[in-house]
Amino acid sequence: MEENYKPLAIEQKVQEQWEQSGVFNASEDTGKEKYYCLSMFPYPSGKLHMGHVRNYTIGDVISRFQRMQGKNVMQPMGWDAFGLPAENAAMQNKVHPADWTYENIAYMRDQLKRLGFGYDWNRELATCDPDYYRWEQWFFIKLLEKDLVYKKVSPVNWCPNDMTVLANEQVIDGCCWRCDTKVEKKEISQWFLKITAYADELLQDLEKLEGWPEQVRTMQANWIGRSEGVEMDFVVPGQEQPIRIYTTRPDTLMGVTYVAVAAEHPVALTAAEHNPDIAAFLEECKLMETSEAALETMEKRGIDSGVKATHPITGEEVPVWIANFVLMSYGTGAVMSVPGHDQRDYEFAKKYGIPIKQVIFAADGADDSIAEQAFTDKGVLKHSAQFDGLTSAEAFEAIAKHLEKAGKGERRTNFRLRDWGVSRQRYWGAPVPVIYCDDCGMVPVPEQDLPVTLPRDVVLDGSQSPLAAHPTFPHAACPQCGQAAKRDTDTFDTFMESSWYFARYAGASDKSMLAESVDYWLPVDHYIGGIEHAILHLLYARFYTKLLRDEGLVKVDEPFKNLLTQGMVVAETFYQTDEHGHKRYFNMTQVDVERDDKGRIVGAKLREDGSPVTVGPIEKMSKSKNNGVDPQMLIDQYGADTVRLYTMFTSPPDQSLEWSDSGVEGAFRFLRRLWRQVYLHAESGQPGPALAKNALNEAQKALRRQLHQTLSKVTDDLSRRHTFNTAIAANMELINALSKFEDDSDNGRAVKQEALEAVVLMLAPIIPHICQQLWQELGHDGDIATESWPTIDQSAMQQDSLQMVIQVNGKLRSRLEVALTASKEEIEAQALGDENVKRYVEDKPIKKVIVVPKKLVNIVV
Ligand code: OV8
Ligand code: ZN
Repeated sequence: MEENYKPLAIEQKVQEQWEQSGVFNASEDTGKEKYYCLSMFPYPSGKLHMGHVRNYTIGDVISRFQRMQGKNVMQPMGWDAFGLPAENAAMQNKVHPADWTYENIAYMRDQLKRLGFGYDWNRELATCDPDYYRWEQWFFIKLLEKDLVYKKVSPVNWCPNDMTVLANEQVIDGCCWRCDTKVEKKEISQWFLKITAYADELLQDLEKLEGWPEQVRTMQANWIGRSEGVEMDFVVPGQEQPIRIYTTRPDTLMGVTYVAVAAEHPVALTAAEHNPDIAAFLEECKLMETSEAALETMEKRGIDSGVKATHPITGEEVPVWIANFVLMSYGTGAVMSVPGHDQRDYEFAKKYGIPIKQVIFAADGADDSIAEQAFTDKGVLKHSAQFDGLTSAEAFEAIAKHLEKAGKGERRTNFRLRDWGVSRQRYWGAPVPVIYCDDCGMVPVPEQDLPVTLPRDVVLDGSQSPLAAHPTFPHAACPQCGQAAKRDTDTFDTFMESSWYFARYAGASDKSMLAESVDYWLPVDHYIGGIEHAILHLLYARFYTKLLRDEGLVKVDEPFKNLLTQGMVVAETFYQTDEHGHKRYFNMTQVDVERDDKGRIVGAKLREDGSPVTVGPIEKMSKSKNNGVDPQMLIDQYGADTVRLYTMFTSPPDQSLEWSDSGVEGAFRFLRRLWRQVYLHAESGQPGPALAKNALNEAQKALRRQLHQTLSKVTDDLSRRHTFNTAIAANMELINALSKFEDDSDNGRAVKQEALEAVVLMLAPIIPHICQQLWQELGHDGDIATESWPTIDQSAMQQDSLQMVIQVNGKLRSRLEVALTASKEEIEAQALGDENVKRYVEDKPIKKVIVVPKKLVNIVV
């Protein structure tokens, strides 16, 4: 055996063995329990970052552990290959998005192989491959036939200078990222998937997802946002159409002092016709950002429309205001305003001098004053005519009934969830497979004409929809009548591809969207990915699974049985501020830091010129903060096992991982120590005869006890808790104990052999290369990846004797090793036979012997 640990050579050799043997290629095997382990597939952005390394190591550890547990494991990998970054790179570097993407895939695939992840590469897919997206187009047409897809005019971000639609990420502070022109809203016709038709089921089924973090389930439930309320009409005298509003607090109806409508509401549009101030206000609203975050933070503004609306119960007239925070695309585009009991309405009413009325009072004497702010709790009604004295809950019912009886409103369940807009006016995506004919209208592309492939020869200058500008792509014959017609030139949101890739890995086929094998593998047993996907991706994938089920393509209701959301990889930031107040960030390799004795950074200097550098907050590793660590450099320097060990050891997977160079060093040193222990053992000769369990001395028993306790803990850590860090720590302690265990007897060597084998097996999922090599050095051939997980020896864990204290006349005189099975009489006899005890007892008569089981023996003389 080599004396020194040489990771690079070992890793290369072991990876070649895996490549040749194909151990990670999975097939359906009904004789074994299947285990489908999946990590979220990457965007092929260029090279792996630490977030990827962490994600994919977690997935690989779980996969390898489950394989050793005897499961039929499938762990695939692929590429979420469409999207804007490829187009941006194309514009910046004059390379075609396809070439850029496939070059990145090749590089990143090599990196994944270099990290030793046990993927079934036969199942690899790239979503930009026509063989993949053709089925997405095919399925889209199925949904179209079922009315689960529709077109609707809705607003997009529009740059009037570049004449192009901008993605939300391309709008920076309300301006175009390329030319800094103020971005406008433009109404264009777009495709939507009816996710709202599944809102109830998506909410209900969250309860089934016991293997998901509670936090993610709550986030999804809030996003779906089911609410019960009442929809009712405020009649506008002289106008045919009443103003329809929805409220979840009908109990506050008697406190309404105004109605607020969106800028696009018919009442607002009519009012603007004769009032230039209102018209100007509506124009301003058009320029506004409508994202939820923007709505939260923007200044709430409004204008009185001059119109009055009739309160549906009191018959009183209340003013109708036009407000910038009410959106036409949300609900009915109008809300009843109760400033006494809603904080936003309160602030608006204060600002514009609208009356504020309190109708709900605290039932329990709590502070319900509305002098400073709205009282938003539920309570008891006052100043509410016939509803006085009812609780909020009773009033909900009474007011709903009253409105229903009068034909002015009805109870309604509402969802916050909106339908999913899937069209993008971009190039690098899957084309929407429909054709528009002047005579036949919208016609889906027939199945035999799929896929509608993305043309390669496009001009990407960022100033138009590239497919619309293509010389031939938009022109097609109508599939129904054959006359010249126009193709849809939009492409799909990339979340469309990531909503079903997990199914395609399990059932790829040339002939259908999903082969039968998909039923063997689904659901995914463990899904691992970043918390940033807690809502959209995970909700879309759940939705898509239900769509696939209803089309008869899969049998499951839910795609992911267990979910692990990993934390961010974070690191310190360093910067200098220039005379304009601009921060220039430096990478940790560019600065020298000074630390106090607790390892905290107290100062930093630029290595180049010694100038002082500000130590910023700890933040997610990112290009913009220049605080990333390139995993490739670490792999080259220390090898894959060190990088894997470090990322698994530093924090539990669901928490953020704070970068430390010294931690990486520490991980490497541990691997050397592990190597050295096996080396010393192997070099000192053959292990000799098998372990004679009945003839072990105390030290040997103690080591075995620690070994099997460790094994029990590590098994639990890896299978249930996913706390890889504590599993590693327990093995480190065991290695320490081993290094102190000097015993060259046959049994001593046998115990050591058993312990080293167990450590190597336990760590194999985490650091597979070194463990494969050490497994061989310990005398085994074959692949450790397919070895069985070691069995816990329950009897070794138990202590079969324990120490008891012996007192003579209440004074400690000796200690005794007593068998756990010993009876009271046996313990007494053993105590009286003890040499130390004999010396104190001499020949004095024994009055009494008190035995406190498992603790002490007191001899009274
Ligand atoms: C750092 N293609 C999508 C994606 O997120 C996934 C798809 C299923 C929608 C890294 C960054 C600093 C994870 C990420 C994901 C996976 C693939 C963490 C990213 C955040 N992060 N943490 N630390 N180095 N692709 O290429 O961006 O959430 O699980 O791996 O990431 S991705
Ligand atoms: Zn036609």
